[in-house]
Amino acid sequence: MYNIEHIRNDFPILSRQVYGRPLVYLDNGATTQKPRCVVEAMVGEYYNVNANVHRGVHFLSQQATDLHEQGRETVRHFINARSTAEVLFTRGTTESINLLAFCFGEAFIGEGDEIVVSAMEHHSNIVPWQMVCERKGARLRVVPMTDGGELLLEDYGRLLNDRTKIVCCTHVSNVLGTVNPVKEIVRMAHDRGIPVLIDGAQSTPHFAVDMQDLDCDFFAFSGHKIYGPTGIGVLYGKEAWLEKLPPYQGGGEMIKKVTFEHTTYNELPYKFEAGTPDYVAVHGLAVALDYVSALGMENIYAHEQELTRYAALQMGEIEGMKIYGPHHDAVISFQVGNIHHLDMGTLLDRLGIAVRTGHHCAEPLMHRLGIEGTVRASFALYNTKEEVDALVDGIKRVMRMF
Ligand code: 7TS
Repeated sequence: MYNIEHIRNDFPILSRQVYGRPLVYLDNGATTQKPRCVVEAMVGEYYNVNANVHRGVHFLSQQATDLHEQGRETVRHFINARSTAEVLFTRGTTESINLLAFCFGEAFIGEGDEIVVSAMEHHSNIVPWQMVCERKGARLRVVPMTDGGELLLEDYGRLLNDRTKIVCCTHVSNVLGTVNPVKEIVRMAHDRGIPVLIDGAQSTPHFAVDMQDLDCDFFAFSGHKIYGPTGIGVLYGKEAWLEKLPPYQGGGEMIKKVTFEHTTYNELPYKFEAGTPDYVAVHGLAVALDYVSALGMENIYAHEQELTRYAALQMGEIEGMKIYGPHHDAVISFQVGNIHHLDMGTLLDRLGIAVRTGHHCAEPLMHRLGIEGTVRASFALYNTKEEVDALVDGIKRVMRMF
């Protein structure tokens, strides 16, 4: 069923070498590699179908539009949204959150209001909200976490009050691998009528997500982290909320009627999609989602869980190893003795092992942990136990150098 050899053959880059050694790619939290089918679908569209969408009467434009809207339907199905009106295309998680922060801020946030984020957010789920706070005179409140990297739900409950306008929380921490109890977080906010945004950048690649089950009001994710192309992402929003928000950018496509005196806006989802969309990337994303769906998200999850547990076990036996967070998901952040994370990352790289080092765009989380950074190995559907062994051997080799 889950034939790792076959799967790896779908990803041409995995068979390349770096510094004369086989590539061990363990930086999947930053971006994933692309299967051949995704790249070929995009090349095929450029070669055979290319035309601007939604505006031509001609054959190619209609075909490109069909592909584009089929892509939206593929996303809708993948996240189990109620309607394609709820699926907005953006450039990625970052743009999705900026879009929401701007539009929601304009409509609903005023002086003295509060926005709740968590202690383990990526900068892209902090800074856009800070910008709203600055513009509107609102205030950011932060849900604290334990030393072990789990959110404190009682403290969260106490933060919610009549001034709270929105709760923004990551589904999975890109540093700690914590899978947050987002259904509970949503339920507690909804008890007070507060909407919730979930940052799904690090959850969508690893397990199935279901908008109707999560019941969140907004959800953001990136195509490039789920084997799709760069430059494309999604903002899901419940239709009732999206209807209430003003548009983001003005331009073509997002309008119904324009005169110099007055403009009326298009219906959902087009109201939020000004200008020519990256329709080729949408097609690529749809092919990527079909690819992971054919493998089965539950099989991907099982494979990655096994790898993560195996890695944590092997790494745990290394003297001086400190692993940060509960690594529920396919992410292990670590630090060995007093070897600087950058040294560790650079020397592992020389062995062909790609990991990420630094603050992982989560500086407030680093402050909370009292560290500057970590080394992070993050796994994907194509990684193997042999690659984990290579990582563990690599770490031991680096230690011997110090
Ligand atoms: N939210 C989370 C939880 C993330 O991990 C990232 C990217 C983003 C948002 C932003 O996504 P983008 O596609 O818009 O850039 N995280 C990482 C990472 O962990 N290493 O590189 C990028």
